[in-house]
Amino acid sequence: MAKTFRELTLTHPCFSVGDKVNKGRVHLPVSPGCNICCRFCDRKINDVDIRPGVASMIITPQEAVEVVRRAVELCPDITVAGIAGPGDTLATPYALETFRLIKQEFPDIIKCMSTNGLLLPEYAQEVIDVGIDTLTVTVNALDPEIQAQICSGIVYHGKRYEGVEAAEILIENQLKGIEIVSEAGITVKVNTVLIPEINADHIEAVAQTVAEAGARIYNIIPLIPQHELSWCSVPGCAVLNQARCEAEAYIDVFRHCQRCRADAVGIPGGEDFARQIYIRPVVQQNTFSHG
Ligand code: CLF
Ligand code: SF4
Repeated sequence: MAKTFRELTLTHPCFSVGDKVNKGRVHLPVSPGCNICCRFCDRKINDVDIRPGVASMIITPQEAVEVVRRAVELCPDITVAGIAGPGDTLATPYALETFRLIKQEFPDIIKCMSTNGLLLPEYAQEVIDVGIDTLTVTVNALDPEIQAQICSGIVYHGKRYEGVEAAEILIENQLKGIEIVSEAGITVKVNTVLIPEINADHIEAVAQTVAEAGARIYNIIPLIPQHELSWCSVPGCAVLNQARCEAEAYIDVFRHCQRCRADAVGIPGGEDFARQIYIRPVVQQNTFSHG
């Protein structure tokens, strides 16, 4: 039985409303590939960038089990095993396979998965059956014209789609997926990357619609301008705060996002134990992709 939203607000570092919860997560970088092309995404295998979409290495589902074991030894405050990339968790089978193994070995740890939602309707039943407790879907726009400015194309069932056509498929699947999964009792968070020049006036509409589809909590992540969106600006505090206030009329808002790497380990914003597990980060660079 998936944990209730109330339980999660006290035990999951990314599902708290109001005060920060001092619990940790271990990210398992088992998902190498992606099936969409976000214009701000710059996936990398390296030891230096501190942001989503980056990991020091890709590990196997079997290795992930050992990583969880070592992580909870090093940081007993870890309550969550999360998979957030560096690519999409449903583009390859490894994330669901990993969660199956984790469920057997660590029945009490919260299983948290993050996806772009393209394949969510067709994998929803597997997501439910494997016992995912919390699912994040990144929804950057619900207007296909706006989404096409953020995502250049998708590969769906072996075919490439571009622009508005790609956006329509992506948006439809994201909303359908959120509906199915939340109806099954899984707590759904929606992440939106806030891009001042593109979707800042659209946040309220996204918040309202995803809440109606069943999402329970909303996380607005400020863009780090890079890749094809390097011409965009970093949202300032006023823009971010306004977006959060607009969204809050429809849905609870999470405010403590740290824009984690795909292999982060520990309490978000606190000591990162990843170097003791994945052998790495020594230098920090302030860049970012999704969430
Ligand atoms: Fe990881 Fe994401 Fe789960 Fe959290 S992160 S998969 S929901 S356990 Fe959290 Fe990190 Fe922000 Fe993500 S602070 S980037 S929202
Ligand atoms: Fe894929 Fe995430 Fe990068 Fe978008 S941000 S292209 S969903 S890995």
